Amino acid sequence: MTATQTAITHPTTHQGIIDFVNEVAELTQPDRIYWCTGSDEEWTELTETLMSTGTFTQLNPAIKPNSFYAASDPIDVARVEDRTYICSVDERDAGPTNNWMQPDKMKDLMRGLYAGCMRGRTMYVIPFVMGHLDAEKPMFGIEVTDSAYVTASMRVMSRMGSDVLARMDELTADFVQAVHSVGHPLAEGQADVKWPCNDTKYIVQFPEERTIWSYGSGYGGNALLGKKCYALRIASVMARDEGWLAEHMLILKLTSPEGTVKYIAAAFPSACGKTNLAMLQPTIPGWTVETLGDDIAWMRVGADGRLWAVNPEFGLFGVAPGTNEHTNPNAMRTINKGNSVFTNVALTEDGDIWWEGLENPPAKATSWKGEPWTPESEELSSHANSRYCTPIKQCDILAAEYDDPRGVPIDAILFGGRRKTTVPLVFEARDWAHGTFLGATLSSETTAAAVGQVGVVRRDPMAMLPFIGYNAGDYFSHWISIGKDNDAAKLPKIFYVNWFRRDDEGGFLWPGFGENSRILKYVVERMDGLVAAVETPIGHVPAPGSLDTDGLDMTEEALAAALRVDVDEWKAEIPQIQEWFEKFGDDLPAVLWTELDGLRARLGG
Ligand code: SAT
Ligand code: MN
Repeated sequence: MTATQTAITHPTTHQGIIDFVNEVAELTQPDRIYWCTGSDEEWTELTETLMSTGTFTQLNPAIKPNSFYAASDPIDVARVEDRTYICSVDERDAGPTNNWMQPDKMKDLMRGLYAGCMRGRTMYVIPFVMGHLDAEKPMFGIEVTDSAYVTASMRVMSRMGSDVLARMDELTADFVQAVHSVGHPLAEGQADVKWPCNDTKYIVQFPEERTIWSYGSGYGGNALLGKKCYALRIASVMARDEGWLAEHMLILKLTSPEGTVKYIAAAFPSACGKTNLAMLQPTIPGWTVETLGDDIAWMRVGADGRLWAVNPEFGLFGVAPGTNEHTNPNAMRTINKGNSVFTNVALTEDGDIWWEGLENPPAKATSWKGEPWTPESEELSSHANSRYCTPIKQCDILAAEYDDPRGVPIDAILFGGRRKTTVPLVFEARDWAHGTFLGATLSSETTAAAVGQVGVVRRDPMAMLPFIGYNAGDYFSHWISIGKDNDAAKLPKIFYVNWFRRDDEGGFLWPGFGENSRILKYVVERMDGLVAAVETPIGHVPAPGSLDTDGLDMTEEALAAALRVDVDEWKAEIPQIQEWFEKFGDDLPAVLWTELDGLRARLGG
């Protein structure tokens, strides 16, 4: 296919887009180029194509209308952090938490992989916008991909299609160039496989050029390039340059029985319950939670000095196992409306899906590996990182403000991780710099959301370890400067939570899920000066009686254990934090060393 041939069929006058699409087509040699419109007919065609290749199985429309099941290749189930690169011009700008390669060297290497890689396939061109199309400065992207699965998923997860392309034309807009290939070309007459992918995988960001090149994986954050690659890695670089924040945070709206509204953002690592908290159904009477986002928040200080947040996404990409009527009834209602894609869960005989933790296990099912499964089977029916992908607009408790391009003013930021010991249920930072310290030292046991060992404690600063698109020391400085350059009194208060602390028998000390509303209530009452806290070496912990435990089936001792600050456990953290900070050398802002010194001194040296 020549550039001239393809150019005639481009439904755009934006020369930058035409050049980009032509360049990728010449390199990758697809059989066809298809420009996505985002129409319903297009969705039908895509899902039919995916059914014809065996990638999708349609679910029973009486149970899950317009919904599809997919099982990936078992080698392609999660983000591949060791194959993910930040290819900044200067190596220092990627350090020390990212993989790096000199950009030209990476491009040479990847051009080799991309050469002819779309042969036998359709190249889909997806014009998309992260955030609102009518935002002051819409954040455009074009993803070209040879995966119909990715195209269908991008339709759920982002605002995309003809409207977006028309607006890009009108504005001759800048856009993020995002190239994706599964790396599985088809020779003449060669049949496709259910889940094309490649053993070789690269997920690469070129931050200066605002460009993303992804190869070899069809899965989630590796392939839906608007999500982690753009809205976090590339956007964090834009945010550094322009003075805002791109964060791995949910956004929720909390209303008290008296009608007081607060907006809360919370950063937890992947698969630590962001989606459940974002859609929480409070157990305490009169309180309501509405959802604004479950994964990503873009936050800017407004003219009023407050930190305003928008969710740049359009769908939910939630961890399936463990989701049920108890842990997340709102997610269940959302996905039961249909229009969803389920990946790597089990398929039941009546054409529904099932996963571990869901009510009513089926007598028989097909596991995510395509094998017969019964409740007696030793293997799990679903991969631990299996996902549902569903439109956020279907969420009954979506806050009306979701549609406001200005977003919402954040009152509190929560940081949290998964820690069996040491970290109390909730405590409050002394100020913004201390809050930044808490975020910078956030630690969590690893989960199945990324390939690698599960359950190992690692530092995951602001839950952004895999997503900071530039030097992490600079990222901490950027956080500190947001506090310095603005009126601290108007910025959100920072809290730290840990739902996952265990007792001596290994049981969870705190019931979590809907009961977490008690912690949200404490946070807002604390901000309004309605409840007391006690000062401890690590920050302010709820004073006895200040957490609402009415109707909670929990002993005083268990609550005290959940809230306890154990000086010895914290003393043991100090050398770990010290070691973590040393990784950043001179790039670590001095304020964070001062914070560590302060903590050490308060713990008694
Ligand atoms: O696969 S994703 O990166 O989109 C999900 C996650 O790990 O948070
Ligand atoms: Mn995430």
